Amino acid sequence: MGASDFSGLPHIGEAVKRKEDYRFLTGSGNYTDDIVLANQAYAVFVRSPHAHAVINSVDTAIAAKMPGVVGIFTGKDIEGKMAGLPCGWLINNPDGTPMKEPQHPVLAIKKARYVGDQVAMVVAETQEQARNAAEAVVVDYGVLPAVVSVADAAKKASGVTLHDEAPDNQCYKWAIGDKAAVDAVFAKAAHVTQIDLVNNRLVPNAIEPRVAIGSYARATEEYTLYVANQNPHVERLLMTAFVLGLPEHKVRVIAPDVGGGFGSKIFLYAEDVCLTWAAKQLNRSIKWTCERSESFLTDAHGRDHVTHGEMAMDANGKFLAMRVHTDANLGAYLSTFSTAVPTILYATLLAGQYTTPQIYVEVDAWFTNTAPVDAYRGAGRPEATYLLERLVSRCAWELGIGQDEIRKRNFITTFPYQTPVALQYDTGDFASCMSKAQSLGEVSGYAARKAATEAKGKLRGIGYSSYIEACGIAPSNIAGALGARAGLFECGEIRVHPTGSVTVFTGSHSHGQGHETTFAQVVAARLGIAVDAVDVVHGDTGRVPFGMGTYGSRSISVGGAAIMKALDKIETKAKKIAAHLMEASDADVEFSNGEFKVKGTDKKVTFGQVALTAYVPHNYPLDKLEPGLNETAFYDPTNFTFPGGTYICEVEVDKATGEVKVDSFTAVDDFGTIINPMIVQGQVHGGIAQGLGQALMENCVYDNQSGQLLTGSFMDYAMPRAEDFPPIKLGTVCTPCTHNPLGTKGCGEAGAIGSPPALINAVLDALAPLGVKDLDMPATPHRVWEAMDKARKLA
Ligand code: MCN
Repeated sequence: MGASDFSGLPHIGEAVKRKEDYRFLTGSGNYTDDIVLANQAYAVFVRSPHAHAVINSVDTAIAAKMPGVVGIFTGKDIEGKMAGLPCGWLINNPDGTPMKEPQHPVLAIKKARYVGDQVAMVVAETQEQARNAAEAVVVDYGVLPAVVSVADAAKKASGVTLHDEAPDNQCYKWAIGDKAAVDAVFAKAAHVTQIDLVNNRLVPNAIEPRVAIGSYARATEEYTLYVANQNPHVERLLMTAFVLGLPEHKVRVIAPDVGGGFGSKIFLYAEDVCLTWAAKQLNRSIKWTCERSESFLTDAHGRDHVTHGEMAMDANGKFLAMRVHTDANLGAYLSTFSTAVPTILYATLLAGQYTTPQIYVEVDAWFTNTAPVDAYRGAGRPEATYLLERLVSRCAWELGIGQDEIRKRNFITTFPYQTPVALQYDTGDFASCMSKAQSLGEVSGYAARKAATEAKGKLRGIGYSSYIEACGIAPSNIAGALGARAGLFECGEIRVHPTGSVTVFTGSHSHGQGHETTFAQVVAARLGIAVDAVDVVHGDTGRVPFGMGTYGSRSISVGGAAIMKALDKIETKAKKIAAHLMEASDADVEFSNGEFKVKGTDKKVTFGQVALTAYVPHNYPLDKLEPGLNETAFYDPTNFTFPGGTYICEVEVDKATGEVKVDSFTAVDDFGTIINPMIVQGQVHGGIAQGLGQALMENCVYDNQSGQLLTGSFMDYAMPRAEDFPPIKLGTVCTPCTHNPLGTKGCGEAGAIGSPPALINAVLDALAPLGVKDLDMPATPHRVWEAMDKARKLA
């Protein structure tokens, strides 16, 4: 079935209310912390209060005798019994040598390398007892100097080395593109625009903090890990094959209801391994619930790039070449996907929506005494879009061209389009996204609105951002060639029950995205049954055959496509059963809207009749077909999907205080075929809230000297609230993806990718009359006021 046939089916494009919301809204969800197992004990981790320190000794004698204590484990106790945490993506230096991959012990053994690094695990009968005993563990630290910024990590003079395996603190140097060709274009260009910017570090802040329970059954020698996680099969694979050396079939990982992840729950964390391993040692189930302050310290953070970018243009603002250097902060250790974020997921997106013929990008990645940095909603693509779209608007201002006009002059208009940085876009209509956003955002009335703002004594600005992202992560052959250590396909199983209802088992994991509804819509549309007749099961390695999980806005385009492939097999078998029932040849049977018909006759049977027949032997062609109607399929995409769009932001800036008010925000996206427009709008709203949060107020800051996290609570780390945004205007353009059977492109990250540059461009546009040219995120009143003040002094 082609994408265009599919988009016309009932239930597709329908705003079906989320099936899962009843249990969430009535407080009946089943999150990991709601689970209480028999014989359950509680764990608390002793964490380093220092950013960098030698661990001279860990004395657990007093703690071990405290009330309720069941066991205490330190780095020494696990040494030699398990390997360190693995990194899933290998990056090579330009000379072909591999990146530096230092050991990441599950409990720190000789050194602690960031504030929050886990040093010991205390297990007790109650959480309070575990907490009290953890406070009685005496660790003798030899404090070392720390580095928290890439600039300091790179300085030999700092004298700080985190890992013996990486004496200069550098993990890798990586490059893509033809440097000589790019340099040659720059040497002759009519105009070169340059920019220096910082992509600020973020804390993910899912509503549900991390939580896990390890348990072990002696009788069957089986481990079960309940965990707030986005990819349970991957967690199991990494933990069994790389760290604990356990037989995979003896480990079950269950990720029940999960309260958001935004990427931060796709990694294998040390705590999960400790709990699983210790469950057998103590013969107890052990629960650990992360506190919010622990989350701030230890959840993998996002972004943290320092970048210099340049665009070479002809006199008409046509892009000729782009040159970029980025320093990426990886934190103290390599988190599971961390190495891919500033390389594969970043540099390959730097062509954006434009025909720039030559691009060269260099990335230096550094270890620092900060929490590991990894994927956070968008993962590399927000960093790419922020750089490119800031640079493009600056090109426009320097050449005196409109922000919209310079984009239109450079848009890619023919597809497929091969970029100079590895990707091939299959479809898109960038000009239509731009013009629709301009009309929805009523850009024609901008001049009048600006005059009205100025009459109030304030400044007004408009900012554009035209983004593209690579979603549907990821075609295994492309990912493998780029260093992934596993394929990134997906699996789906369709179990048709005798009564014609269906259970779907998917390797995708829903933790807020509404898969229980949209995947059910896909199956219901295809089989011609009610959406309520379909249940979706996910998040359990004991029930779902296999899965690669949810991230990279992959679920509908890869997980959904696996389901479509399984449905193809169901249809093929069901047609044979229908042919038998109607005494016709298989080739003469057609299926639509839940009915099998013999072509050219009025003979028909329903999907329900066929389902029943599959399980009822007296009327079944047992000599030709196995009973049952149950099929599994794996789908490996042939390409990424490429959602794109244009976002337009208008702001008012208070000249006296520097306060920025978002006055209007318009987003027009191309997600190909849309399964559920209400869910997609929710996804875009959420993404924009996170993107504007980064641009306006969120900032994760460490003290440069001590390496202490200065923004370790919601008192210091500002999260946006509804009152910070105007109603957001949303629109769509549809160019269906050409290579998946649904025609869908991912929507889960778009808002977070497209919005930050739109906001900062708007603020810079507002401040332009004062001579302000630079502003780093977040655009807090203090920063904006400082930028205005500096410009005033220079004027
Ligand atoms: N959808 C659709 N039509 C399309 C595209 C998507 O109806 N053309 C629907 C899908 O069926 C799905 C939802 O929209 O129900 C999101 O689909 P998709 O874009 O495939 O993204 P994923 O389901 O793979 O979700 C991952 C994405 C990512 S990478 C992050 S980060 C993120 C996000 O989703 N984290 C989230 N959205 C989140 N939403 C919540 N509430 N919580 C998170 O942690």
